Amino acid sequence: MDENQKKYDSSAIQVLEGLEAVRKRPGMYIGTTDVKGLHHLVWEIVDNSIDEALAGYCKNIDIIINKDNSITVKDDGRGIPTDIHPKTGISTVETVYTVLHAGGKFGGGGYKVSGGLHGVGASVVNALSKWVEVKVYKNGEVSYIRFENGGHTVEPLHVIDKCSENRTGTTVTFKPDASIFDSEIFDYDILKTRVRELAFLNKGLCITLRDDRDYVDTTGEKFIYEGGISEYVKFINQGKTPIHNDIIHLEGEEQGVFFEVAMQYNTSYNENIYSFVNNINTHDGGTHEEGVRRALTRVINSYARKNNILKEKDDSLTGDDVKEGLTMIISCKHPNPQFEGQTKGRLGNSEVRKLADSVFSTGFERFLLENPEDARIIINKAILASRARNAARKAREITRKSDLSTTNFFGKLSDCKSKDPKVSEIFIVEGDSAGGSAKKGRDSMTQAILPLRGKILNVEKARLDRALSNEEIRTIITAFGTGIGNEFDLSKLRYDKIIIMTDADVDGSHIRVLLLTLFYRFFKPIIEGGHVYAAQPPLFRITHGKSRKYVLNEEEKDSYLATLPDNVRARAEIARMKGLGEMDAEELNETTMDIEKRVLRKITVDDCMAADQIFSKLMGDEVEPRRAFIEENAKYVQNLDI
Ligand code: 1YM
Repeated sequence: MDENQKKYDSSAIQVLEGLEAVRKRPGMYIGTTDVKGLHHLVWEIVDNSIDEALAGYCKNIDIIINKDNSITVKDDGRGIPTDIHPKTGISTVETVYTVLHAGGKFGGGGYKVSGGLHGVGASVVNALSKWVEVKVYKNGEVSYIRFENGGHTVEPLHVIDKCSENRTGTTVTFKPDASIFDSEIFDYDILKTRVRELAFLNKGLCITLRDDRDYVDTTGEKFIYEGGISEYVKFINQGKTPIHNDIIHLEGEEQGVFFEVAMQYNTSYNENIYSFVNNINTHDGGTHEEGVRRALTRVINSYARKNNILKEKDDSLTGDDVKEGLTMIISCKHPNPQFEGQTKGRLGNSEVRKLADSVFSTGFERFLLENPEDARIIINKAILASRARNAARKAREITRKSDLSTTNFFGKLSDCKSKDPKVSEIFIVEGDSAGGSAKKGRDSMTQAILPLRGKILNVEKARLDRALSNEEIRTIITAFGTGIGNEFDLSKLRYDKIIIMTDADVDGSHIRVLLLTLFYRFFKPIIEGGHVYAAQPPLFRITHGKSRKYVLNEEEKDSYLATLPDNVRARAEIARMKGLGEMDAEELNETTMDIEKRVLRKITVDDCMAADQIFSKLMGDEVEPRRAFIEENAKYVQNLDI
């Protein structure tokens, strides 16, 4: 046996042992054998085409799901070399498809990435397929090779046809081995999602996807994005409202490492930041993401301070503040990436942090300088985010501290003796004097009184933070005991009934609207739970002889008077009630507070929504609806002070 033959035989044995190892433990090489693993085979082949595109030789990739559930991937790159490989003594194409690269993707050791180690996954796909065919178009010839049953070469590489001299490329068709996978049916939508992503991540690359199976009715789709990751950002922001027009796109390269970012803020409060290295999603971030996040926070703070948007006394914005409503794609192409962490989802190369920081900060600083209006909008959004975050923190503190022991608090609330929420109720009363009468006239066992001194803050126009710095609102939160925001807990509500007791005049209804808006915005569950009521103080007192009757409105007055005998009616004294503050304790108790006699109106979410709408009209930013509303209602309203 000559030397070459020996070399060939021994490598053939190694090859088969290698591929057999893949078949025995497929999970080691493709992660799983479920749907995900099945589709992984497609990406292993497509990656080779993408590599060829990144190398600058391939512009078009076609992916077809064939009738028999096999997959064809076709590219117009240089074509896999067809010459004899010096180490194996067989064609390079056959080598690529049969020699397992040292260290599988999931097995530790060298990690395959696009752009670096060519063709590593091809042999894995071969090992896990029923059959594989490769056609190479190169040098005016079409060469063909076929493998069966886990990578056994059944037809070594040979020329089957001629083609035009300038036609080059590789076409691979494979059929996964059904005995290895849970399912062998490809899912068009899974392929489509990743194909679209690959097209976004590789600007100008044209990828088509077609499903030729009998039961589907599609003509195929073409994915090509000249704008690359900027178009990805636009795609993610579909259906959201951007707060500035242009998508910011920055890029740079250093020592073979290419780095780019695209970003746009929208009105939402969520972040959508995705990062990639060599087209692979780095879901745990890493140095490329860290560089950008650090630079983003620093640049925004320094611009905001220089331009006095952030004042000297203001705290600096945090990383959390500046990413609220941010959609961002970070993409890095690296010849030698180090993937770290349990799932290898984090980029470890430390030099990338500096590159990312410098590319991002230079470009973003420039954007802010050139677009001062956008800069202001972006920074104001971050400032609002910062306030909301502080508010949430304060809210948590209030919840924690709401043990009712603060002296300040006790000065205001006259709590009831009972600690049983089921029988307890709280009256929120307009003004100190009404509060005084209510305190005297109440049943102190079950009725608590909270007088409001000032006007309640308009929460329509204030975010949580300002609402929480308002004394009256703080007192209400503490009295309720439920906490607010994320930490709201209805089961901690200290009263079964929350009763708003305001005058039957414009000021009274104004305060009621303010309170309802507050509850609607911050304590919705207490309204939904039916805990909120409006007390209905009477408008008239009708006295005749020793009898006293209170009525809520004109109609009730008239119908009551109609029931009286003529002579009594003639002598009846009708007094218009001036307001809660002018009733004495006894009167207040009798008309408005006594459980047996009072009339309460349960407040529903609909009431609140109506209040909310009135409110937006009265208090919102738009002047026109406010003017219209005031004109419309001027005849009823003497001194609407808003
Ligand atoms: C549908 C799958 O595999 N395309 C492809 C693969 C290769 C090349 C071009 C290629 C690479 C190089 C030189 C190079 C591969 N070549 C190799 C290896 N499409 C598909 N297109 N010439 C052609 O990297 O130098 C492995 S993959 F190793 F032979 F060079």
